[in-house]
Amino acid sequence: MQAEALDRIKLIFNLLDADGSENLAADDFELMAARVSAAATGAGEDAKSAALAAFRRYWSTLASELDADGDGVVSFEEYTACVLSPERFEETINDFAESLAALGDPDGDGLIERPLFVALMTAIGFDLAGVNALFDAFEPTEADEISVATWVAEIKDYYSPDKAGIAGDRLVTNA
Ligand SMILES: [Ca+2]
Ligand SMILES: [Ca+2]
Ligand SMILES: [Ca+2]
Repeated sequence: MQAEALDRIKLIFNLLDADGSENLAADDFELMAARVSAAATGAGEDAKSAALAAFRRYWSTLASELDADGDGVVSFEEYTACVLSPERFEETINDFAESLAALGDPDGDGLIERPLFVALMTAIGFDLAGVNALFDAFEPTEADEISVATWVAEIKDYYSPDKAGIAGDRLVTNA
């Protein structure tokens, strides 16, 4: 595994631990879904329910795949296994990436405007400077928009153990 991949996982673990209990549990994902939903200006109820379902699915996948000691919560040690065997999480992460990106594109034109991107990513807990640096790395259009497909691809890269020097590393350097 690349050192960058471990740094990315450390960061996302800390953010997903929305209640700061130092392990992941169902409540963290409810809390995170509520925060993200509140930031999703313009998103319809369908998109918000899909995102909530994706957060819950993310948790149930983690709970069933990674809770090695069976105590009902996922520790950081347990969580790191998700990058060691990414194929077990591919579908969950795809689903998560697509529903999150859909919240960023309420008008369905395939493009995400910066303010909404920033609102969603800071709702997850990423640092503002890192979020803007990431958006810039996506080479936005003149209207300051990026494509949904770009974001979805980047979310998948974020969890890839073999990737280093990706756009998403900016979230770590600016954390
Ligand atoms: Ca927690
Ligand atoms: Ca556990
Ligand atoms: Ca749009």
